[in-house]
Amino acid sequence: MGKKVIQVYNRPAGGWGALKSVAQQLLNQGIPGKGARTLLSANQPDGFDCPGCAWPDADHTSTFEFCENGAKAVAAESTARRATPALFASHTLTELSRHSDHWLEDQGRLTHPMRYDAATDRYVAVSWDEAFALIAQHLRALARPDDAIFYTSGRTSNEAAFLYQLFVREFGTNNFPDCSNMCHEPSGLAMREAIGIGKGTVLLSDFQQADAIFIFGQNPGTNHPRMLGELRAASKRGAAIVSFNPLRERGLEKFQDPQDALEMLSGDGSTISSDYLQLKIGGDLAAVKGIIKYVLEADAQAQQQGQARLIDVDFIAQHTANFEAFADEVGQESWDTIVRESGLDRSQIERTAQTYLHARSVIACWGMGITQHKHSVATIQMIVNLLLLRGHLGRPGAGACPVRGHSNVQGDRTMGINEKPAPAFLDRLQQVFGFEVPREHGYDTVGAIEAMLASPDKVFFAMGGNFATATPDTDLTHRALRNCALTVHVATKLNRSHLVCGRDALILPCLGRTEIDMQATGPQAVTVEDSMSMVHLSSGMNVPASPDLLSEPAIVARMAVATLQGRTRIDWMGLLADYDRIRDKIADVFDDFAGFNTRVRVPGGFHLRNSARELEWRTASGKANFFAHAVPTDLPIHQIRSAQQQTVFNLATIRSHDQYNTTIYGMNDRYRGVFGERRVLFIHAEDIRALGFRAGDWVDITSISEDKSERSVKRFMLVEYNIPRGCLAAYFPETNGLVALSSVADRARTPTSKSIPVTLAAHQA
Ligand SMILES: Nc1nc2c(c(=O)[nH]1)N[C@H]1C(S)=C(S)[C@@H](COP(=O)(O)OP(=O)(O)OC[C@H]3O[C@@H](n4cnc5c(=O)[nH]c(N)nc54)[C@H](O)[C@@H]3O)O[C@H]1N2
Ligand SMILES: Nc1nc2c(c(=O)[nH]1)N[C@H]1C(S)=C(S)[C@@H](COP(=O)(O)OP(=O)(O)OC[C@H]3O[C@@H](n4cnc5c(=O)[nH]c(N)nc54)[C@H](O)[C@@H]3O)O[C@H]1N2
Ligand SMILES: [Mo]
Repeated sequence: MGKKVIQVYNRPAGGWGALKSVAQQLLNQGIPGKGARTLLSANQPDGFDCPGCAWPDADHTSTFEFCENGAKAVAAESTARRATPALFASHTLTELSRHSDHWLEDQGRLTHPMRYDAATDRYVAVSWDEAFALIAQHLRALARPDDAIFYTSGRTSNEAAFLYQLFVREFGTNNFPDCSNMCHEPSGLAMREAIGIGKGTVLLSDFQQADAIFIFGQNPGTNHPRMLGELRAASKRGAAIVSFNPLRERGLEKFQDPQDALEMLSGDGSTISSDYLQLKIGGDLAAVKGIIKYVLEADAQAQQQGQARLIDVDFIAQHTANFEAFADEVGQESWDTIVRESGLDRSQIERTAQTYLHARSVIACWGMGITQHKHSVATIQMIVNLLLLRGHLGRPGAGACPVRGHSNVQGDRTMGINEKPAPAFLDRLQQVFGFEVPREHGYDTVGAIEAMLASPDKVFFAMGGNFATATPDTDLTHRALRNCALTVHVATKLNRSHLVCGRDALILPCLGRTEIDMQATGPQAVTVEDSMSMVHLSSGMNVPASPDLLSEPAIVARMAVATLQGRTRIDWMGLLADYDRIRDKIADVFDDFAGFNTRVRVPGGFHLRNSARELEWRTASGKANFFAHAVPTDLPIHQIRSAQQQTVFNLATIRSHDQYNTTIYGMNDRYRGVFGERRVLFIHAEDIRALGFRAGDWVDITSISEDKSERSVKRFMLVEYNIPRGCLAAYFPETNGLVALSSVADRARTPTSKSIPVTLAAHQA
């Protein structure tokens, strides 16, 4: 492990540092030659969809687009290392559990189905038939189907997701917790109520036409590096880019495009943000409401003076509901509250309002800095209000852009991975397949943990992901998983969730995106849907990491046959033999997928219809709805601050540059100037001084939840950072133990991992 260094990073994001980092990663994984070839097939029309993130590609037909973190994701999957039965033979579960998450994934690709043997405390190799028989035996022994829980992480293809939900519903439950529950759940909920569809309304081409792009709570330099290409082009043609982020993020300031030879040689990079608003953690609702308040006040003045209106009166009249009540409520919110709760000066808010007013078309993007708060749904509706005010929906260069995380998380939801499925979808499923579908809502992620804690002997099945580590309240979650009769994980690599297991446990190794998926009729392609509703094919070209891997659709089909036996209405093995048949069934269930097999074979794929983009409002009112929301002044952070003597900080848990969610690639966070250490706490210099500490000191962090219970994580190094006073940031998942299970977003129930009230104390060994 490298030396620990903290230094200021003042070069642009991207650039030579990015190229060097990829070369290093390929070397680490032992795949320089093959790795480079694999990388060149990412996001090509006949290649595979990059498993890195959900940001779309220019029509999926462009020449190779360089992306450092996409390259790392691909390299991690095509690693030369293997976690074979020999690894499990030489380590008990207890021994494996002592290793770090980084070490576990670093053992390489899983090669055999493994079953936990409690007598020897070891995972031992089993045949696939034995594995499916064990699952079937457990599932059939349950008192009711609702005692089984089926998690999904967002890399699962449309075909696998469709089969998976079909099996689970034929089995008889809607228990579909999924990674969305911890991610963009509030975006879907807020937007469905406001504009009648839970997905972003923009396309990549809109970024070429926008006059202003507002970016809330998102760090594209690390998490969606290809987005920097769009932002750089927009900035070069003079579009305003306004970042709302408590932390100064290098990728939002400057970017050096590794594909631009001149820029690489000049070393300077392009400016990304024209304005950077360092608001307080959780201050976005107040900031956006402030912009709206300014616009409404300026509009009233213009109207009085007989000048042109500043809001789009025609759009509001024709397309929206509830504007008057909304505007009245905004009028009642005081500037004092807005300024205090946003942490911004009134002049900053007014300047941004001017930027908004001068733009003919505005795009609003947002990420986890918005969705992982108690008031996330209200904040997103406030962002949508801002767009509605001047008709920034359904026209070129404008719209809402929630930037999704996992490469197919949006597609999985489209395919029916949803614990609260719409009745119309269930009716259709029943009609197409002829079995009685379960109607009762199932568990979301937090609900699943609560249910596993409340009653023992459940079956927990995970299609990918790392449930034990990605979820909040680590100790409780681990207890919940250990309470199960059986835990099953479909995975490419070993992770913590495989070690925190039920009395019976299985690890089922599957093919990755980059690998050839051979079925009875030949090699198969799968499809995915990106963050802008583009659906396209993905075909792997690497020889599978082991001959004993199954594809995810194969695992579902064989589990279904073993479990449902004679009572199924579905020809599982027939569907599996040719994924075109699965796509035909998808087209039977979803009208938007009519002609699926033909349309998806056009290079670049096709765009799923977005009703809001076409100004069709599928809401209760039949219009786009303005929603009034007071600036929250009674959040847990407010309550706990007023009840505590000690200084209470608001902590956001974020990603470093060298991780993919729970997968840790390395110990550096280049753009934030952190090298060789992950247990760091970003804090304002004055706060360090006020606490009587010095930068580099080690502290313990204690969170205080609404129920007053305390949770601690130990030994984090204080790193002076450009962040507002009272705000802190540290990496997830090391800090997940601080998030109380009960601390969730209103209605969406997303864990509030971006606003954790905490106190600090000198580290005690
Ligand atoms: N390389 C890489 N790529 C990824 C991932 C990865 O881990 N690694 N994860 C994937 C997934 S699943 C997702 S969901 C996305 C996540 O991508 P992002 O949404 O970018 O996720 P985060 O790093 O959690 O945090 C985003 C930003 O929110 C800011 N922030 C924190 N609190 C607040 C707040 O209250 N207000 C505002 N305005 N900002 C705030 C933080 O400073 C940070 O810059 O990326 C996807 N892509
Ligand atoms: N504190 C805090 N917690 C968070 C967040 C946060 O910002 N702060 N972010 C949340 C967010 S946005 C998300 S999306 C969740 C992520 O939660 P998850 O999706 O559950 O976690 P990942 O780390 O993405 O899953 C990694 C594992 O996926 C498996 N895998 C990789 N590729 C494949 C594949 O092709 N097929 C299969 N079957 N398995 C594969 C590998 O075994 C790997 O170990 O975490 C959430 N947790
Ligand atoms: Mo995510």
